[in-house]
Amino acid sequence: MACTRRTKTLVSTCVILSGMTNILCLLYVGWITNYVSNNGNVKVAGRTREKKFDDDNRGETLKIIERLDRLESVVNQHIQEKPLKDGDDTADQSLSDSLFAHWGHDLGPESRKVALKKFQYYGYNSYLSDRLSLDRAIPDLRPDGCRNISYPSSLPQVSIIFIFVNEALSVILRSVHSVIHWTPSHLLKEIILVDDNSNNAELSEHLQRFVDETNQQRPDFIKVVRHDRQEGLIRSRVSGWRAATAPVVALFDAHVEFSVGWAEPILHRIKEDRTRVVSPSFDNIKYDTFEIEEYPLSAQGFDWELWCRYLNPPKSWWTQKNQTAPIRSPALIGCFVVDREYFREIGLLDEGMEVYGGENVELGIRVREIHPVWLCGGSVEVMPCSRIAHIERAHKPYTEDLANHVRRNALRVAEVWMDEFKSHVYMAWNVPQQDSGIDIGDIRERKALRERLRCKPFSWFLKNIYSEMRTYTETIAYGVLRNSLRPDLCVDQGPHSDNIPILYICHGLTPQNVYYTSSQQLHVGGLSPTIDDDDNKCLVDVNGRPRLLECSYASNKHMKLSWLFTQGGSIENRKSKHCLELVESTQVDHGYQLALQQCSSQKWTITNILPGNVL
Ligand SMILES: [Mn+2]
Repeated sequence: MACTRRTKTLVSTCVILSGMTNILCLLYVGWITNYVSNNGNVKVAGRTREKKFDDDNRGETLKIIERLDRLESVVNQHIQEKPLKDGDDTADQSLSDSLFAHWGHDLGPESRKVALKKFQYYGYNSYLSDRLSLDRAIPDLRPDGCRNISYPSSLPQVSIIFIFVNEALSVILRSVHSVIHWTPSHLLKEIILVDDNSNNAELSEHLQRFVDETNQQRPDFIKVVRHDRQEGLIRSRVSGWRAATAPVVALFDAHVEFSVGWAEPILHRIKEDRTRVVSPSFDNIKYDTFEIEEYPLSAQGFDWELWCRYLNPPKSWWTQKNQTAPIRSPALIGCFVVDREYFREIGLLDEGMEVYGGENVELGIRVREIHPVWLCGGSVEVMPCSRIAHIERAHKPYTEDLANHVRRNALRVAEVWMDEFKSHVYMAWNVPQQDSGIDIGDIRERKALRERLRCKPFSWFLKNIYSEMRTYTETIAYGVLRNSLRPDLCVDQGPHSDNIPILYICHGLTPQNVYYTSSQQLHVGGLSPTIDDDDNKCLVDVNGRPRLLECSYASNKHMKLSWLFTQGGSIENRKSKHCLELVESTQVDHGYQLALQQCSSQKWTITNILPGNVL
């Protein structure tokens, strides 16, 4: 599970990260942090970011381009999917910055080395974890009112399933300890540990010893399921479910800490109605200091790449003025509790998904779309009174190319569940809808399941369950935008905190996504997923200079944001009649920069035209 709550600037980092490998993520974070700290006038978090588009700060632009160029070799390595070489200084430095910014100042050089190595391997500070008590208490962050609620004593029993691959032993054991400590013993039937073929022999030996010792006291209390090849976290969750025997199953990552009273509110909701799929509220365990960071109460949703994201609870929840009330949620982050038999009836998780991601969205959609008169359509909710802290890793250890797996899984969800809106997932990932070259595996079984459950159309889900989701039905073309003068360069949004589009070596990741709409707007960069994130950037002619401004802002101010564009032709502003063109420049590395000028018939192409449109 990978939902990170980020500041405004880091949201863009998140989007960038979603296309990149671990090391690259760190570099980008490092770079953006560096950029922000070097530019006092850029506000990191608030919504009041300064719009400094009138002031063409050439020096600043050059500095940015210089930094981008330093990243170029890294980006190229990513494109070729070659892992960084051992001992790469840049990588080591940014890892080290990430781990030691708030921790470890009193460590000697040898210990630092050990801690850094472990951090690189696990994505969190396992050096510190090994030195923290397995029974440490974490703060009780439940909202007011939760402590006064009493629950019936006869609640259903639960099987706790922890899935992991190459997880630090102390982190797994703390998950296990805390769930035993904070779950009333008559409700906790068993714990199931699913080891998805970790290649650490020491881990499995030590873990087995702990399991044997515990089971001597309580026979069969802890079960271990071992995969003899890596199945990914989706099939791992299903393996855990198969081994479970309690009426309710709780599926978690093995890097969590439970807190007081977490179980009763959830089990009570499921006892009342077995079709409720329930998630606890999450707080963050900081990956470096292991401190608990309180998160505001949220619903759980997703963007069009189908990465999860936290959402504001819906209006109806706020108007109740009851912080203990369940929060209706469009989807799940990935950890949830569900009636064991109901979960089977509705088709578990999509076992055709590989490695990581997408299954949480698929489950959220499926449960809601089930036709209520056919088989009890379910609901998804988050319980504010049930709180669990979860380590958000600095980087994920699963695989070098995590994003490729998430993309594949997302396309499965799109093809099975999203009807005409599937185009949005293809657009967000910037892959062609036809002949994408991506093998999404066999989806016939999932399609049959959708038939069997008589599911409603996705448009119903969008309208009734996830009305915050933005749709982009006006889009007619998308992809990267290239000029025939230099087809190796792509239009790129440049640093998020800036509003000057740049030219950059084509890598096709989110900052280079371009969308052309039927209202003749050119969006550059990621698609804002919800109506709360109003930061789609449009290309605008501002005093004869190309700038990227929030589309709604530019449109409300009647700025020059309409462009005439035909495939293989020019890009001409409808009002100013100036064209977006490349001009030679000795001040930038690639020899060209973007400008608005009198049209000289330069030729632009965008990668994909959506079926049914002509450009
Ligand atoms: Mn996780």
